[in-house]
Amino acid sequence: NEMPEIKTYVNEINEVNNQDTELFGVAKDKNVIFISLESVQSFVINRTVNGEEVTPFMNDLIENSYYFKNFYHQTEQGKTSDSEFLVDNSLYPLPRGAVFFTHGQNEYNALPEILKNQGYYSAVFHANNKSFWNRDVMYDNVGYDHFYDENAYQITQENTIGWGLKDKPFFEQSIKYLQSLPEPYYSKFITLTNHYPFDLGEEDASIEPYHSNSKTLNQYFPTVRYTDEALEEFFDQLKQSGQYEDSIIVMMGDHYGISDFHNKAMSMYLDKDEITPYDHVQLQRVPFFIHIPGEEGKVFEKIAGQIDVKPTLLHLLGIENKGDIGFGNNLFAEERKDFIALRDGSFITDDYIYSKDQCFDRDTGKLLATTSNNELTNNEEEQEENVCQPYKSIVQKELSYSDQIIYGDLLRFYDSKVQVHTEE
Ligand code: GP9
Ligand code: MN
Repeated sequence: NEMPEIKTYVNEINEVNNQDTELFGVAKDKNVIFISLESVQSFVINRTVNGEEVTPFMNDLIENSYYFKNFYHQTEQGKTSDSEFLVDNSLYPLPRGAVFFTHGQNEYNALPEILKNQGYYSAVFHANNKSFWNRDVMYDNVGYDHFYDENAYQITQENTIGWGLKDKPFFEQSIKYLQSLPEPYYSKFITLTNHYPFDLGEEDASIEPYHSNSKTLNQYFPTVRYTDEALEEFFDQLKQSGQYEDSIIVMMGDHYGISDFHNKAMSMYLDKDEITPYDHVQLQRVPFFIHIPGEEGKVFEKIAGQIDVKPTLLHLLGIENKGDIGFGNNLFAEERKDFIALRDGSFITDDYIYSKDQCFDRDTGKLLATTSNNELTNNEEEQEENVCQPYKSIVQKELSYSDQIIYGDLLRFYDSKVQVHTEE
């Protein structure tokens, strides 16, 4: 049984997560409105295209939110579903395939279930076929009370583009359902319009596309702007319907939207000579906002990832989760883990970025060492050769622990639920 070893490793993480901070319980009993932003990457935040702001609403929202500037997605082939898995479980998705499909019937200790024990109702809103990514099975398994899938929405030719219902009518039609939920609730909204290949009707495009050899990158900007506008409208609707004040709103990019295939156009947009493996890793940053009405905003520079969302939310909600098995940290804890592992084994530390056998300085992007190029390892920088090495093995260990839990369905043998406590 691998569990004792894994438990010992996880205990250290839990110790950090249960350190008190002044934010513990700051959102106690509030509704949680989680918005998954399809394919939104951080490189569009506070940036312009053809002289126009890409995401004016989100840029303003940074002012009165906790915003994590160096927050990475950690998804693989399971795309949106992988990001959902990370958020609800603080476990890594699998190196291949989608855990929602391959291990959708495992025993988990997911966010909706933990929150249910605290009196929360939970629901997902997503205007797609309910069995896409095996969501109907997985959602049921991890304790969601209701899934408002495409059948809950009026979908016409006019309000559809690309993958389905456009984000603006999606939010508009969701509000009445949200209002009907028992409170407090944990609700998850999954947007769709900003999905590859980023199709948008002219009537919905407020900004011009970019001009490069990549149609994909060109079209990305107007669709991101559309989603940004949909968010603004949703915030207004939440205020009008009275849901806003009693809620915290969490927004997160699910994964990259622009693949390496478009590196040439991307380097042109970012005004770089080329996209190096270092740049590639930095492009895996996605926006992460925690907006608590009435709280002052703050920008966090320290590295963070999707794996950290679950313990962070539980902390804000004032729920201690001492016995949990997960790999993320509460992002408000002082002394937390100093690396973020990407699913392909690349990683980011406070000082370094490692990808494809290359070790870079995180600040400057300077190549410090490579494991495959002997020339570099034999020169005077040899001393620095191993700076990424110690992390490499920890990252591998952590990913493998997570995989073992999933492949072996190990949470069957461990009842973490009995150790959940609240503030009082
Ligand atoms: C589909 C939506 C998008 O329901 O979640 O899927 P993706 O391809 O991004 O995983
Ligand atoms: Mn997605």
